[in-house]
Amino acid sequence: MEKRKVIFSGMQPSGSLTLGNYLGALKNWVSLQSEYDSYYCVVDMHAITVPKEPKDLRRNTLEVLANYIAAGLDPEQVTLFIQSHVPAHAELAWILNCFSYYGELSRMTQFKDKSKKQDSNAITAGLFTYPVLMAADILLYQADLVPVGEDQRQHLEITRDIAQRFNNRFSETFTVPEAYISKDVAKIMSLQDPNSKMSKSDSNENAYILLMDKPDVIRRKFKRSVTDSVGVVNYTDEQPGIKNLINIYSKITNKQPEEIAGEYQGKGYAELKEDVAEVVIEELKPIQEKIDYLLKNKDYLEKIYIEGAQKAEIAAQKTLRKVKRKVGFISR
Ligand code: ATP
Ligand code: LTN
Repeated sequence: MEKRKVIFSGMQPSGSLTLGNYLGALKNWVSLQSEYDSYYCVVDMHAITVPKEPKDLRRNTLEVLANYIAAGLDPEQVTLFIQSHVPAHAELAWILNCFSYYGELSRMTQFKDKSKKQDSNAITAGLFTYPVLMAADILLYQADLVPVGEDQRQHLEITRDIAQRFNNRFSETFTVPEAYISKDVAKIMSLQDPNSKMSKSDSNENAYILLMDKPDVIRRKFKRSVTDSVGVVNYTDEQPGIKNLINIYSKITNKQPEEIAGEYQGKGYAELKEDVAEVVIEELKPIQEKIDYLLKNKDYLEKIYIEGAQKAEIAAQKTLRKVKRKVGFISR
C-alpha cells in the first residue's frame, strides 16, 4: 500500500479559539482528515513566547483540544496531542536554532508585529525563535502538507529553508513541507478593526467571536461591529467591515459573496449584522454542545492527549535520532 501523505498543524492555546481559527483553519483540517496521516497539536510551548498566566494556559490548552474534537476532528483518525508532552519538539528546536540565522528571523513579520505590542525590554528570545520551534514541529513528523492560514506563509517558507539547508549540509533528512493554504479561505478580520485579523489574543473582546460564545454575546458583538458610513451593502475592499461580514456569511452558507451583497440591496447594515449573527449561532450550536460535554469529561480528554502523545512520540523520535546522529551527537 502506498504510504499516505502526512499533515501536521497546530494552534496556540493563547486563548480560546475564535471564528477566524475555525473558518480559516479548523474546518479545513476536518475535511482533510480521512485522506492523510494527520497530526494536530496544541502548541502550548509557542503560547509562552508572550506573557501567559499558568492557570489560563492550563484552561486554554484543554479548551483548544476540546474545540478540535468538537469541530469534527476524530481522535480515531488523527493524532491529537499537546506539544510539551513530546520533548522531541524542544530538542529538535535547539538543534535547528543552530542552523537558523539571526537575519532571516529578524525579517519575520509576525515577530515584528508581536514585538511591537510588547514593552521593548520584555521581548523574549522565545518570541524571536518562535519560527524555529514551528519548523521543529513540522519537520519531526516528516510532514508533506501544513494547512494554515495566509498569515503563516512566511513561517512555512523559513521552515522549508531550514529543512533544505540541513539536508544540503548533511544528507536527505527532512521532507520539505508545502504550505496548504486553501484559496477560498478568507482571512476573517477583527470586528473592531476590519483591517487587522481576528485574533484570540486581542485585548478587546468585542474584536472576536469565540467558538464558545453564547448566542446573546454573538448577537451583541456583531451588532457592535465596526462598519462604515457608506450605508449600502457592497462586497468591496473600500468597505472592509461589510466585506468581512459577508465573508463570514459566505463561508458558513457556501453562498457567493456577490450573491449575498445582492440580497442586501435596499436593506440596512443592522439587518446584515443580525442575519450573520444568526447563521454563526446555528453553525456553532452543535459544536458548543460538544465542547460543553467534553469539558465536563476531562478523563476522556486526558485519554485522548495521552494516547496522542504516545503515537506522536514514536514518529518524532525516529526523526530526532536520525538528526542527532547526523550532527555528530554520541548516542547512549
Ligand atoms: P494569536 O492571535 O494568539 O497569535 P491566532 O488567533 O492567530 O493566535 P493561531 O493559533 O496563531 O491563532 O493560529 C491558528 C490557525 O488559525 C493558523 O493556521 C492561522 O492561520 C489561522 N487563523 C488565525 N486567525 C485567523 C483568522 N482571523 N482568519 C483566518 N485564519 C486564521
Ligand atoms: N504559528 C502557528 C501555530 C503553529 C503551527 C505549528 C502551525 C505552531 N507550530 C506547526 C502549523 C504547524 C500559528 O498558526 N500561529
